[in-house]
Amino acid sequence: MAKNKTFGIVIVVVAVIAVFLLVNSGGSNSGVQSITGGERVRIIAPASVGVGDTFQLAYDVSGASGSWAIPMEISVNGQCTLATEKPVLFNDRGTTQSHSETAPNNPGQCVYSGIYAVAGQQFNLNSATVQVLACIPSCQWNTVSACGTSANDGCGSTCNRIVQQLTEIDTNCNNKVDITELSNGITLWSNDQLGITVLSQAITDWASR
Ligand SMILES: [Ca+2]
Repeated sequence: MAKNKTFGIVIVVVAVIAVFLLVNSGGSNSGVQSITGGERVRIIAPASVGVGDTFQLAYDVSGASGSWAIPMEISVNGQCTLATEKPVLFNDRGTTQSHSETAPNNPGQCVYSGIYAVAGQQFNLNSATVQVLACIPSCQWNTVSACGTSANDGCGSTCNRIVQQLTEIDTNCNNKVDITELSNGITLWSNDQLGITVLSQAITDWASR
C-alpha cells in the first residue's frame, strides 16, 4: 500500500509540473500577452489640417513581442472621414498602420477615439484631435528683418518669436558680434551715433565670439 501511495504522490507531482510548464509555455508563445494596456497602442493624427485636406491617420503599437494581432474599433466625432475597414495591427505588417482620411470643407475639429483588444481584454485608445482650419498659419520670417520679433502668419494673425540680440551692434541678432558688425559700429561711433561704452562692449563681444 505504501508503495502505491508513493507512486500516487509522484504522479500528482509530475502532473503539477506538467501543467506549470504548459501554462508558462503558452504564456511565452502568445507574445500578445506582453501588452497589458495603457498607452501602448495609440492613434496618431496631425494637430491641424486645412479644409478639404487629405491627411494620414495612423495607429501605432509599442511593447508588443512574439505573435500578436490587435483589432481596433474607431469612431470619429466631427466631419472628417473614417475608413470603413476596421483597423487591425498585425505583427507581420509592422507596428504602424496608416489610413488616408479627408477633412470637411468647413473649419472645425475632428476627434478620433476608440478601443482595442488584447488577450480578451478591452482598452481605451487615446483621443486624437485634428483641428480643421480655414487657413494654415505659416510664419513668413523672410519678410521681416533678422531682428524682427513678429511676422504675419498669412491667416490674419502674427507669429511671435524671442530674438536674442547682444547689443545694438549685433544687427543680425545671432547673439555674436562679427567683424562686419564691429566695423559698422566703429563707423557709427566715429559719427557720434554710438556711445564709446557700447562700442567697447562690442569689441569685447567680438573678441570673445
Ligand atoms: Ca551678429
